[in-house]
Parts: sequence; C-alpha cells; structure tokens
Amino acid sequence: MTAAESPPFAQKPVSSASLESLFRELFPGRRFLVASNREPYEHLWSEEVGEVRVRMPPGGLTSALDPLLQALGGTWVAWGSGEADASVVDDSDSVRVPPDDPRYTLRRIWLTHHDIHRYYLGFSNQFLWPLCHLRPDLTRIRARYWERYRKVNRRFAEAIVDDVRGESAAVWFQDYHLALAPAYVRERRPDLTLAHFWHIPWPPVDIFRLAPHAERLLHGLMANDLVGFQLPTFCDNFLRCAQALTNAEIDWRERSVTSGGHTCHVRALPISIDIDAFRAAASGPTAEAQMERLRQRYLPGGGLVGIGVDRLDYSKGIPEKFKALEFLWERYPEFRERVTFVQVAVPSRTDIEAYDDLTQKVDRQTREINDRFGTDRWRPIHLIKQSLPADRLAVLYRLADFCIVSSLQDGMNLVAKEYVASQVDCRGLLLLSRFTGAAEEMSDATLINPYDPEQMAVDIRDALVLPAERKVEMMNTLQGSLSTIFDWMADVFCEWGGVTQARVRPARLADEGLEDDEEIVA
Ligand code: GDG
Repeated sequence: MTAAESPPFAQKPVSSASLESLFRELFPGRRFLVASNREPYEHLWSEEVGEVRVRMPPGGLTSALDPLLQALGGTWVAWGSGEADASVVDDSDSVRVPPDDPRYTLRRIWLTHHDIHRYYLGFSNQFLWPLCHLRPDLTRIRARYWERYRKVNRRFAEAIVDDVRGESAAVWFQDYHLALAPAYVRERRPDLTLAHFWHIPWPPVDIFRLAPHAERLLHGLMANDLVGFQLPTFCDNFLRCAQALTNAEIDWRERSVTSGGHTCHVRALPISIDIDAFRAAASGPTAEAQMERLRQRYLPGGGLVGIGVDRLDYSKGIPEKFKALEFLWERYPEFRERVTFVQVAVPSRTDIEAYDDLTQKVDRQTREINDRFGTDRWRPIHLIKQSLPADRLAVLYRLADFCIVSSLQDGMNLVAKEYVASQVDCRGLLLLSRFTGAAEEMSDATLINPYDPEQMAVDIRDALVLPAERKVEMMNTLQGSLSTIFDWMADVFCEWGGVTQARVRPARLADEGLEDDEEIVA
C-alpha cells in the first residue's frame, strides 16, 4: 500500500450527510442560515454579450460550507460582489444555487461604493483587523467608518429576519465584518438561536480597550448563544474584555457571559481544512506530471524547493521570512543554488495604504535578494503575485521540500494544514511561526520566531539537514494531528446545540408548568 492510499490522518466519519442529520437532531424544526461578508457564488458577465457565468471565489470556508448548505437547504446571506449578481436575483435579492442543481438560497446584500470604502475597507479592515492582530499603530479611527459598519450590519440583520419570516431558525455568523448583526437580529427575534465564529485573534483587553465602540462591539457579539474562537487564549481575552468594559457577569467555570438576561457561551473551536480535497488534488498521474514540470521550472539544476503561500498581508510576516532567507544564503553559502524559494503572495485589500506599502517592500526585497545571490542558472526567490488554481497549489505543496509560515499574528493559518495534508510522500518539513493558532496543535512542526530572522535562518538550516527518516517521522506525526473541516463543523454544532437546548428547555418546561427534574424522572 502506498503512502497515498493510507493517509495517517485522525479519521472521523463526518461527512456533509452526517452533518445534516446531526443538525436536524440538535436543532429540530429549525432552518439553517449562514451570514458572511464573502459570498459562495459570484455571477459575472462572460465574454458573450448578455451571458452570465458563475464563479466560486477561492476560499476554504466558502467551499466547505457550500456542501453543508446544499445538504440542509437553507439560506446564505452575503454581499453580492459579482458584477452580474444583480441581474439574476428575484424580488427578495435571492438566487437559488448551485446554478446547475439549485439546493439552497443565496440572499444578496448590495454595497455601495461608500459602503465598501467605509464598512469593508474602513471599519473592518483598517480598524478591527489591525486591532485584533496587535497593530494599533495601523488602526484608522473614523466616525464615518463606524456609522457605515453599523448600517451594513443592520442590513444583514434585516435580510436575515425577513428571510426567516415566521419560522424558527439557527443563524451562523462568520467573522469580524458582522460583529453587530447578532444583536440587531436578537432585538427582533429573541427566539432564534445564534452562533458566531471569529476567525481572527481576539486581542488582550489593553489593546481592545482603545476601540471607541468597544462596549457596543462586545454587546453585538454577546447577543449570540455561542461565540467560537480559534484558541482558548482568545476566549479568555474576550471574557476579560467583557468583564472590564461592560456590565456583564462572567462565569469563568462555564466560560459564559450574561447580560440583560441573555447568556452567551464562549468556546475554542479550532478550524481545519478539507484534507481529502487537498490530498486528492496532490495525487494521481496528472498531479505527478504537473509536479515534474514545476520541478523543471524551479529546480532545473536539482536541490531543494521551499514554499510560502500567503495573502499579501502585514500580519503574515513575508518581509521577515525573506530577511531570514537572505541570512540563510549569506551565512551558509552551501545553500546557494541548492535552495530555491517560491512565494505565492496574492495581493489583497490593495486600496489600503499599509497593503500597498507592503507590496512595494516585498517587491523590493525580492529584487535585492535575487540581484545579490542570483546567478545565470539560478533565481533564489520566485514571487508569484497571482491566485493559483486550487489543484496547482496542492501540487506545489506536494513538491515543496519545506514550507515556511512566518505570521506575526494569525488566528489559525490554514496554509500550514494544507501543506501537511498535501504531503503525499511524507518528506516535507513545516517551519511554523509560534504566533499562529496552528502552532498550538502542530507541535511536531519546527516552531520559529519571525521577529528573529537571524535565528530563523539557523532553524531553517538545521531543519533542512535533518536525516530523511526524521523528516518522515515528523510529517507522519503532523498528519496524525490533523482533523477535517467537517469535524470542526460537527464540533461547532455539538457545542451550539448543547447551549441552545440548555436555553430552550427551561423555557419549554416553564410553559408546561413542570419542574426541571419532573421531566427527567418521566
Ligand atoms: C483567516 C485568518 C484563519 C492563498 N493563496 C492562494 C490560495 N490561498 C488560500 C490558502 C488558504 C487561504 O487562502 C488563506 O488562509 P489563511 O488561514 O492562511 O489566512 P487568512 O486568509 O488570513 O484567513 C486565519 C482563517 O481565516 C480561517 O479561519 O486560519 O488565521 O486570518 O486556504 O490556500 N488559494 C488558491 N490560490 C492561491 O493563490 N486557490
């Protein structure tokens, strides 16, 4: 049996179908709604005049939630960002998806130019994002950003309430763009059960307290029944913020916060990836042929190839990674012409100055390093600034002898998990920043400190010269520690179902005039 046939991953039999029955068991009679900034399908004008084509924007979460929505048949509320989105919706701004076999409703929220500038690029990405990534120096506080953030969150809430109508529902919010929407929904529909997953770090109270609207943001999230974070530390930070900045009561044993008679539970629920999808894309004859082509391109003279895959974001530590590689080639000349680095860095949020500065810095560093060490036969750094198709990415992960994740702060970091999942031959090394959520689970990675590039160069060298058997051993352990995104969803549902039943049950018993233990005896 080959390595590809016997993945050593922690296997649990969770699939979209079993998630569907789990949902129905935990949330009887409730419809399922998801709300996120990004939509799972975009409609675009095709080359043919008047024709529309559909695209699934790349993104692990949207592609993982889509089969679940397809199985449960609910509604997904999101910003309609595609240029032809408005041309295909009905009177309630909705369209059934997937287009070939419609199974659920995509309900679109329209954003104007000002909305995008102030709610998305402004409050979300120039205030909350830097604040949560411990960069208060990059925050931009503007009253108009906050006002628009409130308005757009209110619009999401109205669409949700309208879509639910007289029915009962479970609504799952995603991420930092929608911190206020849960409170707006709760005002109108106290009977709904609401959960939120916060994908990025939650900062310590000393940082969060500089938010002028800290209390409002906390109350927005506390309207949920469950708020999930990537790590226990983020849960603690959130509860400490609630304790210091609101009048809520904290129950540290239960990890919950109560305000205005409503209790919100806070849990660490680390996210993962669709392991099988990456492994399948990295396996088979087509992948192997593609791998050979890439090997010829990046390693015509042989040697080792390293990979980095990051959005071009200052939280990802790309300049620090390049500095460490520069030290590596400077101090250990034996690695020149022997180690090539491929960095996929897709530009993101390009209208924001800090991102523009970063792009220029990364371009400059690449030029300087390639000028300094490059030869006629060898280019040290290949910088790819465009999004690669998912299957190409999986092949690159498999090809790479090592992967460097050097985030300065990162809620989880899915790239680390994708690299490990795609290591069909089990020989790659993962160098992983201590400041990622992933580092908490992946202790057999080589943990690095991106704030210390000189030491990082030493760590890279030490890792590269490890005996092959040790590398296989480490990769096996890493693969054994991975669980799938479907396990994550099952964990979210179980926690959410548990807290919902605990809330609903006493109310139902009171309606029936029963004491709690009377029903247990019955
Ligand atoms: C946030 C949190 C948390 C990148 N380039 C290409 C491409 N990608 C994909 C990767 C990966 C995703 O983008 C990036 O995910 P990360 O987890 O690394 O980072 P964020 O975008 O900052 O995500 C993070 C995550 O939410 C989930 O909760 O882990 O901490 O910051 O999936 O593969 N995909 C394709 N081509 C590319 O060129 N197809």
